[in-house]
Parts: sequence; C-alpha cells; structure tokens
Amino acid sequence: MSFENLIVEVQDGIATLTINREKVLNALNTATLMELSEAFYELDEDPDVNVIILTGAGKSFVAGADITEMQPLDAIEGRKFGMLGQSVFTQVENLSKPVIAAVNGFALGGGTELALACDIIYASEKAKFGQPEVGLGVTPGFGGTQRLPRRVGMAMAKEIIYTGRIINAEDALRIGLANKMVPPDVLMEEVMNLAKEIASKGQVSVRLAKAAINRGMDVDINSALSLEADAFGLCFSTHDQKEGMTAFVEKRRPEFKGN
Ligand code: CO8
Repeated sequence: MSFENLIVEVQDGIATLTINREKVLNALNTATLMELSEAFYELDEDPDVNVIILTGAGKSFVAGADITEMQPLDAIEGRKFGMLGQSVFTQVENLSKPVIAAVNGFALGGGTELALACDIIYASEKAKFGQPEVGLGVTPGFGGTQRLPRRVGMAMAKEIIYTGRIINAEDALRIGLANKMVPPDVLMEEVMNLAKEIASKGQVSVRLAKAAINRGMDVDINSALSLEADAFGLCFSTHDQKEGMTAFVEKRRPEFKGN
C-alpha cells in the first residue's frame, strides 16, 4: 500500500498505520481522510492482519482537522466536511479488527475524536488531548459530542468541550479517556506488546466480542444480551472454539487458526 500522507507497515499479523503530515502536525485534510478510509478498508480485508495500531509521525498524533482547509467553508461545505470525517471515524470504530491508538503527542479536536473511534488508547506521557473547537468558533464535528460523553461521562465531556481545555496524559488516564500512560520512548513497544497479546487469541472471538460490545452499547440491555448470545453461539461453529477448549482440557497451548 502506498500513500502520500500515510505510512503502512505490516509485520507478524500487526499493521502499524502512521499519519505522516509532520509539517502540519498531521492535521487531517480531505486527502488524508480519504487515504485513511482506503488504508483501513484494505487492512480490514487483509487476511495477514489481525490488529491495527494507529499513530502519528513526529511530535503529534493528529492536531485536528486541517484549519486552513476549513477556514473558507460555507455551511453546506462545512457540513459535508464534517460528514466526511464522521464517516471515516465510524468506519474505524466499526472495523472488524481491533484498532489501538498510540497517542504520541497532540491529539486535539479531530485527533481526540480519531483516538475515540479506536478500541483502546495508550498515551505517551507527552500526549495532549482536547476539543479546542469552541475556541475556533465551531463545535466538535468528527464525533466528539457523541463519543467523548460515551467514554468519559456527560459532565466531564461538557467541561472539556465547553472550555476547549487541553488535557494532559495523566488527566486523560484519570478520567478513563486513555487506557494506559507510558514514557514516550516505550510507547510503541508497549502498544506492540498489547497488539501481540490480542493477536495471539482466537481472532473470530475477538472480532465477535468487538461487534457485540460496539453494537450493544447503542441498544437496550435485553437486545444487547441477545447480540452477545448470538456471538457466543456463533463461536461454537469455529475451529478455534474446538481447539481452545480441547487445548485447555489437554493442558497445552491452543493453536488458533482464525477460523
Ligand atoms: N490545521 C492546519 N494546520 C495546523 C493545525 C491544524 N489543525 N495544527 C497545526 N498546524 C500547523 C501550524 O499552522 C504550523 O504551520 P506553519 O509551520 O506553516 O506555521 C505547524 O502545523 C506547526 O504548528 P505550530 O507552530 O502551531 O506548533 P506548536 O508546537 O507551536 O503548537 C499546537 C502546537 C498547540 C497543536 C498548535 O499547532 C495548535 O493549536 N493547533 C491547532 C489545534 C486545534 O485547534 N485543533 C482542532 C482543529 S478543529 C477540529 O479538529 C474539528 C474537527 C471537526 C471539524 C468539522 C468541521 C466541519
């Protein structure tokens, strides 16, 4: 895969997707959003990929949507740009495979929103989160008004969004925005270890669990439990369920095949 604004590397079942517009701190313009969509589609289809890591080149994860591109937009164009970002981030959220955000630096506006679309966020001690949009005269537009309250609670999300305040990694960890905070020089190693741990499990069950969690959060508890029952039942049609349980009974390590 070759892109102008992204670097994609795949090794041992783990893809690392790096947003690479370092000069503008990896701000997301239309071209980068389109490339992200294409890259995520291809990685989800790639049978050699089980887990995807998303990070940014240089000192930034993503410093938001590209302000120079947004500055001249009218209402119709602004809505269109917002919907493009929303559709790409929803694609990331709904990917069948787990996506881990390795937040290496600034994750502002669209950067926090992109991290929120990932399954798990590991933050460098240098990471800076926030939704500074009200300081630019706009609302968050790539999902922040919806995914941030779902992640950190409504009152905390309102304080973050109404003030536009920058949140350091320690606070991101405290409020449950980040799963883990690590020193900058070991961020990628820690994220890779997490990815390898996930990749070593039964991949059908990992993906069905992701779908059940994601879909279940948007419906009532009884419908959600029904989704879980369907996912659980479906696992019993797989090689990996037979192998996983047989290996337990035979006191050996399972050899999963991902089917
Ligand atoms: N867009 C475009 N260019 C950017 C952006 C951005 N979001 N962020 C940084 N840059 C550029 C700077 O303009 C600068 O370019 P140049 O060298 O040509 O002057 C270069 O990147 C380096 O930036 P700084 O010199 O500012 O670097 P600092 O280390 O001094 O500061 C900051 C880093 C604090 C991250 C600072 O760059 C900053 O505040 N950036 C903007 C952050 C921001 O407000 N992000 C939110 C954007 S809005 C958004 O994401 C909403 C999404 C939904 C929109 C839906 C619309 C319809």
